Amino acid sequence: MKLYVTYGSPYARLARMIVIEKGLEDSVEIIEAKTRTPDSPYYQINPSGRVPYLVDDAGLGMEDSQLICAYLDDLDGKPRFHEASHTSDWTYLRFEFAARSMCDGIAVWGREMARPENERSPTTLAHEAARAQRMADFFEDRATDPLMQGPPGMAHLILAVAVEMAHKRGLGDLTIGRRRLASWMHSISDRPSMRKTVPPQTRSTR
Ligand SMILES: N[C@@H](CCC(=O)N[C@@H](CS)C(=O)NCC(=O)O)C(=O)O
Repeated sequence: MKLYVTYGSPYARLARMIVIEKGLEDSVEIIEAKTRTPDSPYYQINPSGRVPYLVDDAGLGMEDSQLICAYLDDLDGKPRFHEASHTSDWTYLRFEFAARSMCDGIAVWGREMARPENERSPTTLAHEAARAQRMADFFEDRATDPLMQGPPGMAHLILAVAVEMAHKRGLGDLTIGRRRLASWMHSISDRPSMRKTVPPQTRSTR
């Protein structure tokens, strides 16, 4: 299989993490795609031009981290990050979708910062920076919840990727002054899948 990524994309990072978590490194080739470039050859592979994009052994392509992570996790028939019990666990699902929302906002902030300075919208930047702080407060309040302390699902991976992206991209360390979130981040950041996929220190999430 081939997994198209950029190394700054939080969504591609999630797919790369599942590859590591599920021991799929030998069967999934990671390929860096050229995104946001007119006439990129990548558009012949994935017309949307987004990453991540997975081409399976039959040559079928699929996009979106949510789908790709679920697909990779289920390849051995024993999904660990998409447990069947989670599909009807509304507490878990609220947690996962709040983490996705936080991640989306920080990605928007990073994308805005990647523009030339005179093209950036201060309104968008301020809006996303404030959203990130509110979401960090939300998770600080829940960091000791048994769900957050339990075995990681996608919700945990997404939250960890979002918080680390904010830090790496220059939006700030959202764990400062949030002791419980800091301690939660400390433990999840030790996972090999987190350590092996640390994004480069740049503002771009392309
Ligand atoms: N909902 C998608 C979002 C993917 C996405 O926005 N990827 C960005 C990188 S962070 C991208 O490919 N941007 C290139 C473009 O928009 O052309 C997912 O979860 O995979």
